[in-house]
Amino acid sequence: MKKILVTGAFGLVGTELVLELQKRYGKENVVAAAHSKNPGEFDGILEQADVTNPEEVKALVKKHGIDTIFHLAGILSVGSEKNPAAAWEVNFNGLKNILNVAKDEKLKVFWPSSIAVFGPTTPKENTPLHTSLEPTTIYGVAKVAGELLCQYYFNRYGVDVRSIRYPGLNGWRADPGDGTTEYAIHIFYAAIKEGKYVCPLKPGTYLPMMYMDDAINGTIQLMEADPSKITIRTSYNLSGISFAPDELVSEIQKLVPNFQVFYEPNHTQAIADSWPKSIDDSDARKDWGWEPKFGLEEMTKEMFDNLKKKLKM
Ligand code: AKB
Repeated sequence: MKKILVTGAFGLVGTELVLELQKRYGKENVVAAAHSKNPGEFDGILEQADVTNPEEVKALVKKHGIDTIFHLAGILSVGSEKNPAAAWEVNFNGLKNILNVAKDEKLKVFWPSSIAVFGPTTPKENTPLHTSLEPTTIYGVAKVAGELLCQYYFNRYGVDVRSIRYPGLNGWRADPGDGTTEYAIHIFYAAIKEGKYVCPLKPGTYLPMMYMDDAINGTIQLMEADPSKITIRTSYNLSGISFAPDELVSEIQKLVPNFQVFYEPNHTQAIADSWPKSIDDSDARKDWGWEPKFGLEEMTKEMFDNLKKKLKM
C-alpha cells in the first residue's frame, strides 16, 4: 500500500480510517474522495468522485498513481430502504465499478460487507461465517451479491480484494449515518446534550457491535496481511462486543446518573430482529491474528469522553 484512495472518506468509518492511514503511510500518500460533501477543515489530498461513474474513478486512480482502494462509499440499511434503487446503484454497481478499475489497473481493494448479509434463517448466536445468507433488506441483498462479486473477481481475474462483515460500529469523530445500529451513537449525543433519549429498539435487542478503533485496526491489519494468509475472499466475520440497548444505557448511566431513556421501537426493530446477536470470528483470528481490544465499558468511556470534548460540553 503505497498510494491509497479512500472513497466515502468523510463517512463514519472513512473519517477515522483516513486519519490513521495518513499517520501510517504519510499525508501525501492518501487521497480522500467524497461524493459531494465539503469536509471543512480537512488536512490532506481531497478529491470529488462519484463511484457510480467508472470513468471518474479510473481518472482519479491514474492521476494519483493509486495502488490500493478502500472503497467505503455506500448507503446504510435504513437509508437504503428509503430508496432501494439508489442503494443498488451505489452499493452494488459502485463496487462493480471499483472492481473493474482494480482489474484493469492491478489494484488491491478493501470493501466493507456487514452483518446485514444475515437474515431470519441464519443462526442468531455465534453466527458462523459460512451459513444461510437470506437478508430481508436491499442493503443486505447488495452486500451478499457484493461478497460473491469480490470472490468472483479474485478467482477469475486475480484481483486482491479483501473484506470484513462489519458489525455496528461506534465512533465519535463523524456524524452517524442512516443505519440500524447507529442508535448506539445517537444515544451518546442525546445523553450529553439533553440527558434523555428515545430509543428506536426494544430492551433486549442484542446486536454485534464494535468500537471504531478496533474496526480501523482490524481493517488495516487485514490489508497488510500476507496474501497467503487470506483464505476468505467473500468477507470475514469480525466480532467485538455484543450488547442490547438497556445494557448500553446502564453503562452510560454510570457517567450520567440522571440519563432517562424511553423505548419506542420503530421500523428499524424489524431489521435489527433479522440480524444475529453475536458473531463467530474464528477465521479472522486464525488467518490474520484478529483480536479486539475494547469491551462495552471501555467503549462507553471512550465515546463519552471524546464526544464531550468534541461538543465542548
Ligand atoms: C447499519 O446498521 O446499516 C450498519 C451496518 C450494521 O451495516 N451500521
